[in-house]
Amino acid sequence: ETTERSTSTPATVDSFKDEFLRQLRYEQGVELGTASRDDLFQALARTVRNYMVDNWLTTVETQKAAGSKVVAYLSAEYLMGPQLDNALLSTGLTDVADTALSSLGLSLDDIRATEVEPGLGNGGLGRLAACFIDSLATKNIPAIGYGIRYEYGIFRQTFVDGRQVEQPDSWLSNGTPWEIPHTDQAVEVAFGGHTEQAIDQTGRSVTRWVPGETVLAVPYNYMVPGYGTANVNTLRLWSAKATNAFNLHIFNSGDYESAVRAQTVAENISKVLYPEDSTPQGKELRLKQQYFFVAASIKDFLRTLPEGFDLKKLPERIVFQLNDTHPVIGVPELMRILVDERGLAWEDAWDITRRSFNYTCHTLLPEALEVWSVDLLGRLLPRHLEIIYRINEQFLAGIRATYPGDELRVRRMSIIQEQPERAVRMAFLATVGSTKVNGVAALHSDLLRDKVLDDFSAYWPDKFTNVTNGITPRRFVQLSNPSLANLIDDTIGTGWLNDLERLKELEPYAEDASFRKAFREVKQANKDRFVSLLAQRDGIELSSDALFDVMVKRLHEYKRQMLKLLHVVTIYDRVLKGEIKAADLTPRVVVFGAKAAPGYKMAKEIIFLINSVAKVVNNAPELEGRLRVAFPANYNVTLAEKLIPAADLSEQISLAGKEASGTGNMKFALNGALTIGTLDGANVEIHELVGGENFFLFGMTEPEVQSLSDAGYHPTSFYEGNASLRGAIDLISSGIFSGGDRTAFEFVISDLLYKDRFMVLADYQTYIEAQERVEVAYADQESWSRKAILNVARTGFFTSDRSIQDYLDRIWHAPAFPVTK
Ligand code: 26Y
Repeated sequence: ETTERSTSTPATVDSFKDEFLRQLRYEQGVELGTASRDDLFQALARTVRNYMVDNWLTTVETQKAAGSKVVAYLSAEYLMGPQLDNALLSTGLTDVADTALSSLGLSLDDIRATEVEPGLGNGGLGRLAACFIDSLATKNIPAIGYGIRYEYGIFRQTFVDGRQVEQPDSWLSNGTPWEIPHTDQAVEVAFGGHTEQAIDQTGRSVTRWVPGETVLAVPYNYMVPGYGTANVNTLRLWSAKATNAFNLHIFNSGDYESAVRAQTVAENISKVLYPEDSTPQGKELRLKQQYFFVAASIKDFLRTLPEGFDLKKLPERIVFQLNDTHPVIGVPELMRILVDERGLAWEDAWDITRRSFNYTCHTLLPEALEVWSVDLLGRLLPRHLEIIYRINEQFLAGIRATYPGDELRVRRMSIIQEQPERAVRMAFLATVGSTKVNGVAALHSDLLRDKVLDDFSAYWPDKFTNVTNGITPRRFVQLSNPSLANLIDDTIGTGWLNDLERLKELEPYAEDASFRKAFREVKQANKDRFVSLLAQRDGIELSSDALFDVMVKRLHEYKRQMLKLLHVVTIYDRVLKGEIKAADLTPRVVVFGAKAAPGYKMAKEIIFLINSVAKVVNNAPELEGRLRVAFPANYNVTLAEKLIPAADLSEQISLAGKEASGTGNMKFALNGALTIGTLDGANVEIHELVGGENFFLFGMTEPEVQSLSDAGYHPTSFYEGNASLRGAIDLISSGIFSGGDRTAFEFVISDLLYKDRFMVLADYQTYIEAQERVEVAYADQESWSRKAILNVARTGFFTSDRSIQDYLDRIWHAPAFPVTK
């Protein structure tokens, strides 16, 4: 039925086979008989890629000719995941490829397993960007994704004696078949130097930036095929290359070695993705990365405009979406181009700029808000700092006019912070420089408006809006869960994959016993598939005959992996104490997947603790194998696609008011897992949509968190007042998980007892109770299946197609432009 969805170049099995063999022979230079798995993969990928090229070129050409408004998504991260399956799906070539390869004695399954995913993102924000460009293409929106082609993506996580050890992710070591470089289209990006005043031809005084150095930004294009459409958009990632100036220098200076070193410095800009995802460290190289890709992208777009284009019409031709503050240096950059290079008046330039940018915020944690020291910014981008000052001056003049005498407010709202050092508040710059500011879930947008950016929303009430995140059902249902997709096809027909609200039609089948049985069989098959993958990938042996309880996401204190772990330890403690019998436990497999930022000590200690608990629990005879903890290393998109469809229970247990949205929560629900969660981020909307009977809700609400914090939170009193909690914490401190060493986890435990910034102990009791409700509910498999089916049927809202429609309606106002092939 995949072929029936095809809209791309039709292909026969024979022509596909010919192209594949041609690729193998003339591009890989090998015989079929001696080809390695990588040879086969490269040849297959390029074969499929070539079937997308015609539609891609048509898309680019017709959009350009029509002068349609373009959405330019600016993101420092794209967490794409493997590309082969998605390319096969959108070209409708899955069955053709399968048949062609089989006829050559090859297996599509084997070949696809060799693909190395491009991990050019940390987590939610990067994966969201990948889902968004998929939906933009699917919805026929002229759009381009701009970002950085990191030579090393997110590190590969390994465990050595239970501790995280990072390995470089050299995803490009075999080359990637998906990219097309264009050295000829490189643009120069400048850094450093100084500014000077000059007089232009009309006698006006103008400022000029005299940079100290330049690097080349080389574009690498990736096709972004839509689903069910001929539209193929572009993802353009920039790679840094030393300019000729460096090479000239090599000849002239005579100092060959230092010249080569300078070249390395330039090319370091796109070398590696920063693995921190919430504590910005103010590193010079990161600021360089940000300016590098944003300056290149703006230049790239401007050069597509026709000669003599009236720049006042720029907002009719482009809308830049800032994925968090990482690309916000684009605001002063566009101002610099318009004022310094194109000679526009400041006021006109500011009007154009503000109308061209919009800003999406992805956090609520104050420590995650980027600031750049004035000192660093002034050294790296002296002209941009001047422009930021002027933007701020003008902005604050407006504030003073509206709130005369309110200097406290002026200080609060200033784009420049004075303490602890003079620095630019990038979220404020983004807010001032944008038409719309959005949060990523309803609760998050409310808190953004009423707390983090309250002064700004009071001043500009119409600037603030919400766009609840979404996920692409192509990757996270069809590709990752083909058995479920088939069952849905068989039940409500096809067409739901780009019209996901149609899943509602499944609702009546929750009452159909034979459908429930088929649904359970799908889940069971997915568990079996995951169990064999884990045996082969990690040597972890699990039984698939258990409740699969899954918590996968970056390791962060606010996400509260510790709460999940306390639940595990509580079960063990109660069994050890004879309070419950192992035989009465619902067999449970608890799966963790999480990377910690390499410099995040607490997160790394928690990983060590989880692994230590796992080792003991998994071998505890008292538990009779009814509780297992699996922590496969290196959780990434590839693993997510296998794990999420196997889950029964989705752990979304952050402290209310801390998780901006979450997107894993949506993937689990759409794959028929029930959520145990707090009223945080998009959980609020999931809970509302699926209904309270189909969701295990627990924990404080955001206002309750606020009052507890205002009243003064004392975690010790929760420890002292709760025997079960005390039992779990004391068991960890007893040394049982550390070969008798009672100090091994002190760093974690003393923080919990005396600080516990994210109130793990306060939510412990209601969490344990919710888990008890899970046990009871799971015991009734018919009723559980009913709930799981309703989760699928009622969460079509979370398709990223709907998110993109919301962005279009509320922010972008860019019409669709279907391309006919
Ligand atoms: C500045 C640097 C340290 C930095 C790098 C990456 C800061 C933040 C990030 C990434 C943040 C991120 O992934 N945020 C997540 O965005 C998701 C998509 O909106 C949300 O669902 C999720 O709640 C939020 O934590």
